[in-house]
Amino acid sequence: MRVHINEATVDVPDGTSVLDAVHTANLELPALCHDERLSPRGSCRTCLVRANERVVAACTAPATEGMHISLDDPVARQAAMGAVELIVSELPARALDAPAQRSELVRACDHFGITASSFAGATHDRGTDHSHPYVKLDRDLCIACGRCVAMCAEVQGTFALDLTGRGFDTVVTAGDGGPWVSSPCVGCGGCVDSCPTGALSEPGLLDPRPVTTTTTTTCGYCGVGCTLDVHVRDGEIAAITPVRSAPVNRGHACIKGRFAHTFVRADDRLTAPLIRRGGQLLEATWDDAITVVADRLVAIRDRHGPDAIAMISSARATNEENYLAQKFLRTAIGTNSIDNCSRLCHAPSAAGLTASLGLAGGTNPLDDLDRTDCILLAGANPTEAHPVVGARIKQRVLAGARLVVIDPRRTELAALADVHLQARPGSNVAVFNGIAHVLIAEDHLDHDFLNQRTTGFAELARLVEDYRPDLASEIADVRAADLIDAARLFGRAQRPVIVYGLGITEHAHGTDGVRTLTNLALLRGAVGTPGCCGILPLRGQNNVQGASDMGALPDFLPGYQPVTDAAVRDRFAALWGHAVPERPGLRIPQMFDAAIAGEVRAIHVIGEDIVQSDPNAAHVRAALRACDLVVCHDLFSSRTAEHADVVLPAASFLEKDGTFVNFDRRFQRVRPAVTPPGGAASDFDILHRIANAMGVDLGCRTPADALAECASLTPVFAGLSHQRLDAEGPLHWPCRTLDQPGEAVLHLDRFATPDGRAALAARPYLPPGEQPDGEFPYLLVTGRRLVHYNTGSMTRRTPNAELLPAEALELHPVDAAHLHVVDGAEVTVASRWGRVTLTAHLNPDVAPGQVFAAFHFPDVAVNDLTSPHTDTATGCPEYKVTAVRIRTEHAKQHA
Ligand SMILES: Nc1nc2c(c(=O)[nH]1)N[C@H]1C(S)=C(S)[C@@H](COP(=O)(O)OP(=O)(O)OC[C@H]3O[C@@H](n4cnc5c(=O)[nH]c(N)nc54)[C@H](O)[C@@H]3O)O[C@H]1N2
Ligand SMILES: Nc1nc2c(c(=O)[nH]1)N[C@H]1C(S)=C(S)[C@@H](COP(=O)(O)OP(=O)(O)OC[C@H]3O[C@@H](n4cnc5c(=O)[nH]c(N)nc54)[C@H](O)[C@@H]3O)O[C@H]1N2
Ligand code: SF4
Ligand code: SF4
Ligand code: FES
Ligand SMILES: [Mo]
Repeated sequence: MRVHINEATVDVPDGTSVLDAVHTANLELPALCHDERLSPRGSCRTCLVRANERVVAACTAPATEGMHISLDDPVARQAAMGAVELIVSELPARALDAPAQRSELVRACDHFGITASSFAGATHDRGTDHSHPYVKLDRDLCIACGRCVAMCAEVQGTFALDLTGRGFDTVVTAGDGGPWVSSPCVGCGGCVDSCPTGALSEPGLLDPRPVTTTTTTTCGYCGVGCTLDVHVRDGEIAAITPVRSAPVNRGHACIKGRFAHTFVRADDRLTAPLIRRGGQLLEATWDDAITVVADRLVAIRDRHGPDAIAMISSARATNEENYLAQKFLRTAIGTNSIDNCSRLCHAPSAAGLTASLGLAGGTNPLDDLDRTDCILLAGANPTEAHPVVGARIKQRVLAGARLVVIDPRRTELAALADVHLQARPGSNVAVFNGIAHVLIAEDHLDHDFLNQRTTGFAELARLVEDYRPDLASEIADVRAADLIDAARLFGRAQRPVIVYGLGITEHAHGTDGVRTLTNLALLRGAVGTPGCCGILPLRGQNNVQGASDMGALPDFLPGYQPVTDAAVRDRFAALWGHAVPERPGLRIPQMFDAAIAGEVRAIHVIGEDIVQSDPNAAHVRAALRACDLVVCHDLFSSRTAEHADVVLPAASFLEKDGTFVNFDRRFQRVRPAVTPPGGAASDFDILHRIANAMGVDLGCRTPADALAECASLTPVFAGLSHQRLDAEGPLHWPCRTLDQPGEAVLHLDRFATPDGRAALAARPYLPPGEQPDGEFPYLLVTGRRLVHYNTGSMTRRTPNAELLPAEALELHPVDAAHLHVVDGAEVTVASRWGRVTLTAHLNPDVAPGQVFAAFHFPDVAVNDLTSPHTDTATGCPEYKVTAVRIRTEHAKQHA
């Protein structure tokens, strides 16, 4: 519809508010209680305008066809100005100190010509709360607009905030009114971002000097891929805020992307290369370091052959860096032995989804969550590991969608679920087959879809006949009635969506887990059909999807083109001017075995701390010791660096140019906001320098060139380029031509399998690799915590460490009583593979007989405990099931 605003005329969609129409016309209007991320409140009256004959609050009044809106109407303007004057009459004049850039209140005063003299008002002296490292409250600047409270409720879903007090004294409080840091606040920053006055602020913005540059980029922590604005002042990051127009995060973020950036300037950041001399890592020049790496790689290749060299590329690094890494290994070295940490998390997703549906990616965009009526969340803890997705799931459930959670722990979302199947670790296949049994027995099937678009139904039906609810429930240790309820909720839903994570994949039968979970969507016809919601694997690292997409895999060139396909190899060889090796290379666990066997002599690791993050760390250390050459690129000296011959200082995501692919297959731009410290360089430049020293020109001068080259060789990325991403914003792959938008939903016409049909999988339940016994009676589950990220190398070097300074072993109070362990006691945890000491934390949310720990702290080497068992199909470690025994210090003394 068409509306007229002052002299302008704009077209806006039906349902637009007057305020949105004003914004469409690029005009400013004070709106102190309004935030486009929230439902309109209409309480402050600072947005009054004349619309046709009436004075209305622009934020709540709907625009209508042909409406004439006047921002200059004297009556409306006088009333709005009066509202602002009333607000400021209760504020101290320092409210005007904030830069206009930051404060809507300052801009509102500018708009109406209100000056400090209007701030005559009463003083409260209610003080500040600076207890939280990131969220800083100055109570006397609070105008009780309620935006922070609404952000916390309507966007984040934590409900930590409230307005308390009456009238003049009304002010925001967190939790039960104690210090902010002790409240349930999860530090997403939504309240700070919305606050119009600076009552809520953050450390980098308490400084009143304005920021000088703002760079829009993509978060380098988790695979959600939030778009962030990095605000820089004097070459240093002042603050990072979420971008409101971003398609993925829509103006939301989490404590890591939003606040955890000070690692960039940590005192112990690597700024110069290190070379091991006389057993010690000593600072060296770049020239020396590059020469050592190049000469020794060449020597090893010439003496032992190219397959004696293996590379682990980084899911933290950009697509362009991963593209260059695999090109380097396949051409300059001549081997396919390159892998990335997808091996450690979602390799079973790639294998399972490819076998079932024909493509390795999640099938639908995040936005489909907003339409679902039932979410099946299995083995994922998104409110901690993918917080922006977790918040969206929560909002959807609050809006009425049903939620089934399958997880051995009572996670935040499990506590909110209609049904929580607290299944025993490693029992997924039994649970999914049990649900399939009920779907078939009660005919919650999409017969047309099954007939026309799938194969394997008869075989599946035969297999799951045995998985009666009582059998499945016995294997998984859940109630049969709950399993039936879960199946019915999923079976009766119109638009069910499956969201899953590592609780499905990191198992001895992880690929079977993915396939039997995918069966459930297929039985319901809920994948590859418009309006349905598909399957969303919550890919972990910021660019784990991209690292695999770019061919940092031992069996695939970019775009999952098999190295075993001669036609594919020829196409790459023609452009690269170098033959591509034919034999698939080694996977990460095989690299370590081969090193110990003397077959691999050099391991080159980019951005992964394998000693801390790979399972059975003793084995990894032995493998590194067996090598003639270990090279690593990192921001910091890691546990892996302790075993390296050369350590090269790398630039972080905040310092480099390129792209990442997020969990729902979107290519998104990464742009440098600050320069790397000292001599630190991007992995892109480091790889070029090593290749040059070997006399090899890798081409691809710039990251943009690298993506262009990759696109020219890879049909599913053919339409992608930096230029296009800069102009159009994030684009999904497949994106086959320059004029196509990219496919957000996969498999709409046919599945990408050879016969075009999805393959149902009849897979039996098989027990996990690790079983508890008399000696190791407990099951250790490992996973993640909100404020720290993987090896913690970055988050531990930020104030996040104040919020969680150490790791703990969570155990059920019943077990604690049995073991005579009190909360806070030191316990020794031993597995068949190693032992560590941890502080016990009693928590009824873990199941009796199970314990939980994360792996974020190097001094608590949880991966000394985990086993060498891996997924039989993909080699993904069985991180989620380790049999352990627990001893208290007291018991040890008596042993
Ligand atoms: N804050 C934070 N966010 C992160 C990361 C981080 O370190 N910290 N890491 C990123 C990375 S790399 C990844 S891969 C993702 C991982 O994200 P998630 O997959 O969500 O993370 P996890 O905590 O490892 O495991 C998820 C859940 O699986 C459950 N589980 C364990 N065993 C089983 C089982 O047998 N069956 C079922 N059904 N569930 C089981 C666990 O109890 C846990 O709640 O997170 C990413 N985001
Ligand atoms: N017990 C247990 N262990 C696990 C898991 C589990 O659930 N349980 N999960 C596994 C999973 S899913 C994953 S993904 C792995 C993650 O394990 P890792 O990949 O080892 O962990 P990260 O901390 O993400 O990053 C590795 C290193 O990269 C560096 N880095 C960051 N950005 C860059 C960059 O741009 N360039 C370079 N060169 N370096 C950079 C960081 O400083 C860090 O030292 O852990 C696995 N380990
Ligand atoms: S703290 Fe800010 S956002 Fe919250 S009620 Fe006060 S003025 Fe509004
Ligand atoms: S949800 Fe993930 S991508 Fe978004 S800010 Fe947090 S860590 Fe970054
Ligand atoms: S912004 Fe419209 S009433 Fe507050
Ligand atoms: Mo991961």
